[in-house]
Amino acid sequence: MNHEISQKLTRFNQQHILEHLAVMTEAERRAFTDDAVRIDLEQLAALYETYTSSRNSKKEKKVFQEVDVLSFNHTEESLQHKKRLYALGEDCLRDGRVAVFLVAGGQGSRLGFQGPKGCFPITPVKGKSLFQLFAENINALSRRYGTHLHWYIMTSQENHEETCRFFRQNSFFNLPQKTIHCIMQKQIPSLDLEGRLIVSTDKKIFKNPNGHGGSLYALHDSGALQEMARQGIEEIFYFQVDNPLAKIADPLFIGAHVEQQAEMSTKVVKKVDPDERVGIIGRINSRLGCIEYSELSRAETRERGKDGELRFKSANIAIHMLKRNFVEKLTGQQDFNLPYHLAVKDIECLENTKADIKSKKIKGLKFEMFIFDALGFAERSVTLEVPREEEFSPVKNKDGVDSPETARRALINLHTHWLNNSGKLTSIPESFVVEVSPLFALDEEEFAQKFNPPSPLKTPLYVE
Ligand code: UD2
Repeated sequence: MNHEISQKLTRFNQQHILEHLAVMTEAERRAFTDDAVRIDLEQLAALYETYTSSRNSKKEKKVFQEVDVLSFNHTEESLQHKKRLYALGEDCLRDGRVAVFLVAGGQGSRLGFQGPKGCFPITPVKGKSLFQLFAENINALSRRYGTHLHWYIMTSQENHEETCRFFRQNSFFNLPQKTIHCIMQKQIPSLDLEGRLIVSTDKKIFKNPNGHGGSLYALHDSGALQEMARQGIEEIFYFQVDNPLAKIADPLFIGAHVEQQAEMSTKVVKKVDPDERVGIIGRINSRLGCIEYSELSRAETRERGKDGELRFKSANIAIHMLKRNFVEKLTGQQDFNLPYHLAVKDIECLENTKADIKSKKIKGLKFEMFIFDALGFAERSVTLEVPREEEFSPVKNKDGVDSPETARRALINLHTHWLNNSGKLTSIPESFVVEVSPLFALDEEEFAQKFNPPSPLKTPLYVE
């Protein structure tokens, strides 16, 4: 063991990890020490210090304010405005100025599914995976706008290989391979409650992915931002893997963001139930950001405006537009990091028994950056309110709320609505199951134009 490393570890009170070297092979030992050298112990010490001081001091009450949202109604003026923005967004797509960025570092474990969450089968009739569904949307958009949309996918150490394999095995879902770019997010070590590094059961320094905020750094570190600049891409459409209803590269959202020359924009849906556990886009001590549901008092979650709607109603659905320049500006600064948030989690680790290998479960601190913290650095921003039933039904839990079942139901409801509004059918039985391929239609208008009802109409119906 290099003397310098051991001195450095001792200086930060982390020398205990060296005791595990006794149960490692030579190769494991080498990999372990190489990793230990690269860890930013100073940063970890500072993060731990923030944790202890926040635990020991009284929490100051932050001041929360709601934000103005852009929404549309059925007045002529509003419809014209919407049309203008939509056309502007379409121009951006046609000109190849927009890239799609999917954040997919998560695993399907909470759904009881082995593997990357994007491989989870979600559509109600064909059981297409989330990745396939998104790929077909991107394919249809590229066709519609006569371009090849570039698709960046952020993976994590945990699922990078498997994600790439899944795309290869599925022939990149008929997208040009050169337009798909998988980039990996970084990891950060977790700490035990005493601020000490943890050794994992596979004899490595235990780390967790650095959060969806890490996606901005992944774009920078992988060279994706430079590549985008070379391709003439100026705007990035960001979304997360767990929402099968995400309207990818929605021209209306792109147009609204570009017209305002915004640096970062957000889509929200209306929160109706005060107890819904969802982040709210708002101002935190005057700064734009996302207010976590646990931060609002009971009274604040129930407060209503003159219109009778909740005051804090703008539920964050984690869909953003980001100006490429803005991401460059943030990530190019030497000493700049989005703040780290901390969560106490159960961690399986190696028990130090010198000669024997045993594992045990401990409480540990995981650090993550959140994408919405970048909102506070944007000089201009648009918050666009969209209909929940059309754009948001996340898959987070195995059952109950926000589960595969509710997401499939939401897809069926949306497509049944398209069938109903096509004017080509008289009545659809309540139990009817329908799935429309994005390659057939991306929206209600396109569906109404193309759809010819089969006779007889049988459930389940797959429209392709
Ligand atoms: C997030 C938001 C919440 C709301 C909701 C909408 C936070 C803390 N809260 O809740 O305000 O907007 O989403 O659905 O974000 N991911 C990575 N790498 C990481 C961590 C996450 O790729 O290191 C991906 C993950 O694959 C998933 C997404 O980010 O698709 C969301 O992460 P989450 O499940 O931790 O966020 P959640 O559901 O607590």
